[in-house]
Amino acid sequence: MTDAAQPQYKGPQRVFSGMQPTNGLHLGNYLGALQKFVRLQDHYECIYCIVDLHAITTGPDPENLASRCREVAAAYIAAGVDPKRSTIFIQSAVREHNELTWIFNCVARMGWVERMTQFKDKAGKDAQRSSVGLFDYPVLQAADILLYKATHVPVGEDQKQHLELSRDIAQKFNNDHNAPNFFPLPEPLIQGPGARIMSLRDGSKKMSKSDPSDMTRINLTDDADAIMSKIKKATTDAHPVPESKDGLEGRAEVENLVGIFAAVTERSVEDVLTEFGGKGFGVFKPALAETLAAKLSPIAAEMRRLTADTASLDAILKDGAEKAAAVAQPIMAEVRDVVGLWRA
Ligand code: AQP
Repeated sequence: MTDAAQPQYKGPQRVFSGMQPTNGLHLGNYLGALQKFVRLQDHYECIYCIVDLHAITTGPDPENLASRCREVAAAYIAAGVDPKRSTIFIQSAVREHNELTWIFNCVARMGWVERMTQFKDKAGKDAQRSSVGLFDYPVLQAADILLYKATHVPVGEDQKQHLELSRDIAQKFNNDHNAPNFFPLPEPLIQGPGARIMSLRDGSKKMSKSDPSDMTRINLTDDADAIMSKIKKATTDAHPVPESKDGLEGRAEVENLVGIFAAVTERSVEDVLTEFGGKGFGVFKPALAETLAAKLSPIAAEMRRLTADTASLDAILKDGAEKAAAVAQPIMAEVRDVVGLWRA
């Protein structure tokens, strides 16, 4: 895969992505991003970050932040990210993320950042009381990606707009500094059946860590009983599973459950409908819950094993931070030169 929009970019094809260590990861994070992280290792040099600087934009949590970071690192590894092949590290351990963010703050335009819908969603009605960090979140995200000159970014559908902003920032930086192709224009890797997993209770809202109700999401650490209970209580309607995709029209919650089944089993939606079309949810929901439990139980068990051995996990993260810094620091030095900052 190469970036058709920027064939002149000759740097390495590199993948970067990250997840916030806010609440525990859920099925949406897994299907939308983590599963792709694992597959991409076969094709690219991959750098996967745990973005603790992003996590503090919505409030401090000093007692739990480190353990939440370890939990996300454990989820990456348990899902199949191999720390020997890919770089896994904590964002704040590589200080250059902050420095490049400042430079990008001077490149990004207010109007661009004001258009970001995720800020509007997260800030809610009282944007004036939100942190400046929450507003600036997508600029930090652009710095995360471009600090490594990453060319490809696996994310869920909700991050599409932020990725477009990263491309705009890269393009404007290159133009402003008369340095065409200095930064690549990063390509989002969004396609696939798990790109947008919705709340189990409301098919118009995405499954989210910060939803106050735990019943809206399947956590990676949920056991089989919790999964069965959440899926059985998931919102559906009185009609059976439809026999074709047309029958999903106007049934967002049903479409979501069928989509989850397809994504987890790596089958097409049509295939799932061929098997379950015409059957009631009394048949479909237990089959879905069992499939999910079979997929997630080994990941949860491995996460428990990894988080119990803090020393080994911290050693992996230290090694990852060193590998990440070895890529980031020379790029940051180039950026300082291009911008004309003072050389010590
Ligand atoms: N519902 C989703 N469906 C598909 N992909 C999703 N992602 C998140 N929710 C879904 C993808 O998971 C990656 C990591 O997300 P993040 O931790 O950076 O934060 P987020 O996108 O804001 O995810 P959450 O779970 O909704 O967190 P909170 O509630 O803390 O804001 C991203 O690639 C994202 O696209």
